[in-house]
Amino acid sequence: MSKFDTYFLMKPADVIDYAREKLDFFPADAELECSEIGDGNINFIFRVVDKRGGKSVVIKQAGPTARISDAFVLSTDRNRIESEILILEHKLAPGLVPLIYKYDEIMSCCAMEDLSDYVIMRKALMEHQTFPLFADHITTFMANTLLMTTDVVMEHKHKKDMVKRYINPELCEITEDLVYTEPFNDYNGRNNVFPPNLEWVKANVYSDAALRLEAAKLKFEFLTNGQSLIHGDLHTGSIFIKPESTKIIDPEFAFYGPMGYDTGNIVANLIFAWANGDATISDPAERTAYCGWVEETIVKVVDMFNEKFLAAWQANVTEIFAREPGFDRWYLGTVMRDTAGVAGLELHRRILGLAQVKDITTIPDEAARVRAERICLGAARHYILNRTEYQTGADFLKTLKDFVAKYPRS
Ligand code: SR1
Ligand code: MG
Repeated sequence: MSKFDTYFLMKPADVIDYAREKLDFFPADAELECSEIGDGNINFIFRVVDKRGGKSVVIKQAGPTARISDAFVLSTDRNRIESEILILEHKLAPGLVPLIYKYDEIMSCCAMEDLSDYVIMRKALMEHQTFPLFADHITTFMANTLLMTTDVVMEHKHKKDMVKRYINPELCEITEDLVYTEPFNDYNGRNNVFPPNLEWVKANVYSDAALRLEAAKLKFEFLTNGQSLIHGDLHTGSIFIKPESTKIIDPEFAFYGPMGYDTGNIVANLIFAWANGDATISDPAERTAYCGWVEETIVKVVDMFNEKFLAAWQANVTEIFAREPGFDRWYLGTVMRDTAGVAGLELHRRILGLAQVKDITTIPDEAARVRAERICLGAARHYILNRTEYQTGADFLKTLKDFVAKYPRS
């Protein structure tokens, strides 16, 4: 008999017992210390350290509701999905995800590599640090994990088994509501609009029927296009980084959906980093250097993804019709279209919706935040409405620059 034979939500002292009993990781004489280190919206994350030997591990446990609010009742099976996906991603994109040491079905928790020598990318970006290798790393991760799990590469019956295995209805519902629906008219009354922008949002977002129609089309793309095994929440808070290395974490929203959901999230969250730098760095030379790096990174992310995707297609395609001349570029064009659409959605939802981003909410100067939000929302609308026109990184950057010009610094 063990206290871990039945599920319960662990406290740090329980996690120490758990590590001793269930993990073959620490020596018998280890002096274990544990703290809860999570600040995300959904789960509980513990770090266990052996004060004597220095080894450490992270244990992540899923609760029956989301940490941000009990209104979100969620299956704890999401921890299985997360653990299995990290193991799969490690095979498809070696070195770009943390190692999983154990998944425990009863306790709905997993033990994984401690990445305490890394920082959460959003935090580092808000300190205006730059990461010259990021574009290369994230595009390898996306091209490999996204293309290799499609019908282009996988045997179709095997792919359908994967669709079944990673059906993820509750986490998808969060995305359907928070990303695709609520930002456009506060349908559930849980939007969180910055008061000085409220009238502007009513006039420019909530009253925009053309925008709502396109968001509706994108929502049905998300609901029905089982294209690829996507990460499903690929923002800069789901990335641990240091100059020489990038690790993608938190794939609990993974399911078979449109791959543009991942690529679009990266583009949008780089734009938030840009908006934070533009609004908060007072020295013009420093601002130009930081924002210039983010701009270059947006362009590289799109262009390197396109290049790596086409190269991986040539090397890995198995579907006979995917060899038809021109099919690869047509397919990639649909991914770029979805990338633009999703970038626009993510920009809306993180400014107007329930789950916001600190890049924007911590801008201290009211006028600077109002301007940053309008630049992001203006570009976002353009991405959504004109999404078929986006192919290159320069296309994405041009729209951002156009809206910077529309809202000049006062
Ligand atoms: C109720 S969860 C809110 C958000 O946090 C996660 O990280 C996802 O982005 C989700 O939309
Ligand atoms: Mg997360």
